[in-house]
Amino acid sequence: MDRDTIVALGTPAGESGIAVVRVSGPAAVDIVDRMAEGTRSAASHALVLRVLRDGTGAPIDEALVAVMRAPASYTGEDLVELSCHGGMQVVSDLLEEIVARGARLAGRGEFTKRAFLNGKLDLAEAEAVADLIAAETKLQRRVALEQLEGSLSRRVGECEKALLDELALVEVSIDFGEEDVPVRAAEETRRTARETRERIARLLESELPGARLRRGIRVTIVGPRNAGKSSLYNALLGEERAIVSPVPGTTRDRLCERIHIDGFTCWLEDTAGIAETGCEIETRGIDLGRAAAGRADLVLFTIDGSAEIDAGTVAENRRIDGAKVLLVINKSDLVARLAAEDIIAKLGVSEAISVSALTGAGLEELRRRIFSRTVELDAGALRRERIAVSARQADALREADAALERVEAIAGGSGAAELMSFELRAAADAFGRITGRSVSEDVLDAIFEKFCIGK
Ligand SMILES: Nc1nc2c(ncn2[C@@H]2O[C@H](COP(=O)(O)OP(=O)(O)O)[C@@H](O)[C@H]2O)c(=O)[nH]1
Ligand SMILES: [Mg+2]
Repeated sequence: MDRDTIVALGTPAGESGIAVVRVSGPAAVDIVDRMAEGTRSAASHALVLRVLRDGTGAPIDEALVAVMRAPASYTGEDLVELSCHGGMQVVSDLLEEIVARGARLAGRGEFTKRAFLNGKLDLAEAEAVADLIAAETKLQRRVALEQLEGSLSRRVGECEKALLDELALVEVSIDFGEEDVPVRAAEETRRTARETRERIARLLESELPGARLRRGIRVTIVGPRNAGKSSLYNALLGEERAIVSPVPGTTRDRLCERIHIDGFTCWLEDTAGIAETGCEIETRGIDLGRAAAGRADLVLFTIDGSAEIDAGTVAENRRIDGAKVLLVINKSDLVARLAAEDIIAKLGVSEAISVSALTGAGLEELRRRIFSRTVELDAGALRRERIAVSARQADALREADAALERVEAIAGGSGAAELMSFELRAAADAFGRITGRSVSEDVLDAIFEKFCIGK
């Protein structure tokens, strides 16, 4: 365990009302005491107003000082938080002074890593801290907070304990199997394996919804020139982001912005209109648009309902996986050229929605359809279970599952206790990689590397 004392700015850099500088480690109280007299004798978890001074005794700033003594602190070590004035010079002078007095600047996530190493949080909870900080919607915040409070750790811990208990019983069979003592029947071991695998399957159901909740969904607007794609893009964003004009070929770049739909981050993309064109830049834009449609979770194939549908539009629509297409018939404020049913038939799609990017008609319904076509099921599962396993956690669960599948096979066959014990341990260790009981330094570094400095 690292016994250095670390320091970092805990709030974002820049001008602000206050900034919080955190110092954690065995020398934290001493260091601050030498800058602000009386820190050492301050009560734990109380705020005191102090002038912080440099080595010559000159004041740097006046700050609220909070001492939180080990082990009742976030890191589990002595932790001092200085709520100072939020100016960059104040903060940098304070950091410099604290480093000069023996602390070192903290690495990414180092405060949380220490909390983990000191047993304040398990690894699944520590990872939830990063999710909570990154949360942009209520749903993201709620799921992250529940995991921080142990919703995943509890379930994983129960599985881990069931396997370790089973392992102990199986190992008794190995030691005493030859003698006249009751041994664990293979059938019971098999049942433990099967029940645990069912629990794993339920946890893994949250992997895909969890991934969508964390990284968001991609919704791409494509279609012929002048259909009103950029207008629709702006209307959904609620701001003038893309240039709208009656001149065909105005949009050449691919634009991407973030909106929120029912708790999910939605990356909305505007693309260049599809057209036969000699213009090299526009052709490049069209290629980018096609690539974006390929990656999208949902494609809003947008057409002008007051215009003809040409063969190029029909062909373009066919290039896209039909399961991902939502046909948007725009300009519903103008006289329609064809009835919606005829357009649906002509393009061979399953559903269409009429909107007017100009008046806003139909946009609420469009938002609802985007939600129902992409993440409605995910949202339901997440609101119910309040768990979202990460890719790393899912890998560990799959590894545990594979080992337990082998336990089932052995139990149903030879029943060899040594083999079952080996696989049970492998499964328990895979669970341990989620809670952090059995995890390598490399994995820890990789996890905390994703944090920001000061957390
Ligand atoms: N009447 C009407 N005009 C629209 C609507 N949406 C876009 N337009 C007009 O259609 C033209 C092309 O719009 P734009 O958004 O640039 O289309 P894009 O080429 O598909 O991006 C512009 O003159 C817009 O003002 C709509 O819902 N109703
Ligand atoms: Mg455009």
